[in-house]
Amino acid sequence: MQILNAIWTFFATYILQKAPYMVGFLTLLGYCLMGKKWYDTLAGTLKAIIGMLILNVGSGGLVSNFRPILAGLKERFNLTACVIDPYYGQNAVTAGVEEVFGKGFSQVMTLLLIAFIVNILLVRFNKLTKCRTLFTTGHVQVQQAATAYWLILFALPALRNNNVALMVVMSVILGAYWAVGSNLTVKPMQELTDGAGFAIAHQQMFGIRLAYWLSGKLFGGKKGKKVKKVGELEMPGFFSIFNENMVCTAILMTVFFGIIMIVIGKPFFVANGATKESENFAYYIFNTSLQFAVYLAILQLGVRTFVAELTASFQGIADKLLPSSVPGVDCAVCYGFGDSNAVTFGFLAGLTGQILAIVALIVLGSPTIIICGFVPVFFDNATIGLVANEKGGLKACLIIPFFTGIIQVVGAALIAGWVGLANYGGYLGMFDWDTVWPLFTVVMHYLGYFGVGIVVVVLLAIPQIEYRMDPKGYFLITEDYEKYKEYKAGKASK
Ligand code: ASC
Repeated sequence: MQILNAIWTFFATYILQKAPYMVGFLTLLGYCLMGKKWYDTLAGTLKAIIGMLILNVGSGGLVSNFRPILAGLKERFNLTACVIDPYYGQNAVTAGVEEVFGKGFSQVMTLLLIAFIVNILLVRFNKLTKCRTLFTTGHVQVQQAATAYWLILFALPALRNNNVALMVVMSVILGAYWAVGSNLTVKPMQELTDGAGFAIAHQQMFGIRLAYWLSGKLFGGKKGKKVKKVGELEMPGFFSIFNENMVCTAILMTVFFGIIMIVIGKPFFVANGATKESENFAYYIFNTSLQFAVYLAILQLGVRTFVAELTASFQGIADKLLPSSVPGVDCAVCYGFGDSNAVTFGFLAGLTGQILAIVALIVLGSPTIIICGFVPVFFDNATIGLVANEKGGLKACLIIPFFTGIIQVVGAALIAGWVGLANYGGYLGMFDWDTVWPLFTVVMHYLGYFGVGIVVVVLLAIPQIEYRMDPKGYFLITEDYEKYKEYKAGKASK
């Protein structure tokens, strides 16, 4: 028993919660199930792990470079405010959950494990449930489990003294959210990547589907006319250099972050050890802004290294264990596809929306002031922009993330203020957690167990509805994308 426990703890700590090793584990398992030669299996597994580690260098570099700058706005303007950022959000839960609810944080890990099993079961029985995606991004699961723990304890006080009921309610809702949310991204991702065979398992899955739908509805080409995507813009003379992703990112970031850094002022960066008094500030701004292009390039290299291995090996898992399924991965994975400039445009449009919304909160005297964190403003809006551009072109890529930026700030201010997380300085703040989860919380708070029932039924109904809209194509899109395209083309010509 003790040995089993030790193995389980090791698995939970070093594989389940560590995305690169989770992806490596799935690749290993997939290739083994396919009966691949041992050396191909070894090579594929290593490439999957290393690719994810490279991707982490890219996304970690972006976060560590740019997060302090946005947080600097808070100090510069002396605001007591809630930072929207998954790591701040997790810290806020850890800091407050004992004090507010008399509960320890350790239950969060148990919750995560049971919710993951719920996700697996929903996919295993997907002929019935229609769920096709397995959530593999462990660090995100920890952050979400922590925030869901707080929201549900807040919404349902009766659960605070009933551990079994608490675990059941939470793991069913969270596991269903993971399965259903990532399942919603299957179609947008297969179309964006031309059938690369993955879905997104992150924090803006409903946002991705919403952007996909809205960009098609509002900005999609009318009757045969194609929309102009970011990558197809033909710009005259000087502007044509913006077609080059690295150049475009470097110039835009220098302008935007240059302004923000000048507003914050050099003393802040000196005090934080980011630069020295003797170092030229203009050089510091320029060099920091260029890092953005550097880390984006690293991130895309990571994606190229591991995606092919993971999706090829996942075929083994799909054939033998989880039929018709695809892996759900980090949102940064899709940045290796589509128009890479759409990532930068989406991000900057979202940042503009967030900053306007924050100014509005301050001017209107909102009791909760939000500070933008880098992770939501970049990873949410870049992803949403990329998806929007694919269907709706440049206009969609700018307008939709602008509004999602506003929604992130307003949604976070309302929910973090209401449930009390703002008092502990942080909230998860990613798109789904500013929209769908606050809605769940309201429903459960006012309707109790009946509300829990409604949330679960609504979640589980979503894949059923999508299935009924296209019963023939629904599983074909994950099983054989080429055949799916033929089927779609045949349908369109009829
Ligand atoms: C998150 C989070 C991160 C980033 C990363 C993006 O939500 O916690 O570290 O987004 O996953 O690649």
